[in-house]
Amino acid sequence: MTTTLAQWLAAQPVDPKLASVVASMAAASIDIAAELRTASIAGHTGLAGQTNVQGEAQKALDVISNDIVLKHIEQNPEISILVSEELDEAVTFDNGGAYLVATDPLDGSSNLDVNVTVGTIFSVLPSAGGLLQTGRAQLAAGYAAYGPATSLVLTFGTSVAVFTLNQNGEFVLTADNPRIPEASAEYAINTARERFWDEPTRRYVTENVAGETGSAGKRYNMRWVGSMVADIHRIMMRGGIFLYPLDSETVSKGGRLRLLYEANPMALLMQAAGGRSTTGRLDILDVVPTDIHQRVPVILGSAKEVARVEGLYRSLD
Ligand code: AHM
Ligand code: MG
Repeated sequence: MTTTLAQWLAAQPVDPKLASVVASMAAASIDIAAELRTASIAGHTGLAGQTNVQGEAQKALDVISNDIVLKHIEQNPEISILVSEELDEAVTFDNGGAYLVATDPLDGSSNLDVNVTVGTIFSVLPSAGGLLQTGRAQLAAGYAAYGPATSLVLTFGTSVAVFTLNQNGEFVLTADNPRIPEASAEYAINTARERFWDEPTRRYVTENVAGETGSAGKRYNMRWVGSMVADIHRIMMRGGIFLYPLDSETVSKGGRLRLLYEANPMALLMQAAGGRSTTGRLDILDVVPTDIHQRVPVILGSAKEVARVEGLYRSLD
């Protein structure tokens, strides 16, 4: 028997208002998926001609996706604050809503014009906690992966559920409570940045490359899509580790990926599926934000691999 997202949400032991926030993000992702499918026919490709607050060139689809999310959020009176990668400032709605949504409406923009999986990432927090809450305060988190199928992966903090968009435009449950294997032999890192790496990262990758001939004692494989949602979804479904560590080039910014709407939701999803996350020195969920667009080093995935990297940070730092 199939379970639709609406049925699943109604069965969760959470406030229906919180469930409605997740439903709004799911509805936004269905619209974004439709937009992506025909964007190159409609001419919605390339740059939008603007830069976001982080000085990055926005793609037309970044802006369109942000507008879609904004439209869905405005329609839900339970959401009183929106933080988006594409909006310089947080947007507040005078509706008394109890929830804050932080989102990257379309992550992996650099892959947009080459038909690689991209995604929407989101985090739900209590609005009463303000803009700068740690990831531990998250009430829900999720991402949509726009690949050969559109997947929606959700957590309310204790387990993860995976939905697939069917031909009627409805999300149906396709994996309930997937668990990330503790051990894994697959890692994801942008090796073109090797010359900027710190010693723990360098040592970890060197050990993996040595495979069964080195101290790791087993052969590893490397996978890097360069689109966080695609790389994380692979880890969610079969294990592995993703690293975007602090390096000598990103150190002044605090890292590459953003804490509130990229790292925190992924860290909560990983934890809920039995995985782990760290900056190298601290669980990502414990990082106290000082800015809504704050960046952070990101290492997450299979628990034993994350622990191995943490061990290298402890011994080499
Ligand atoms: P974006 O939010 O501007 O799309 O940037 C985030 C992306 C991630 O999806 C991905 O993991 C990373 O940037 C890739 O970085 P790199 O260009 O160094 O491969
Ligand atoms: Mg992003």
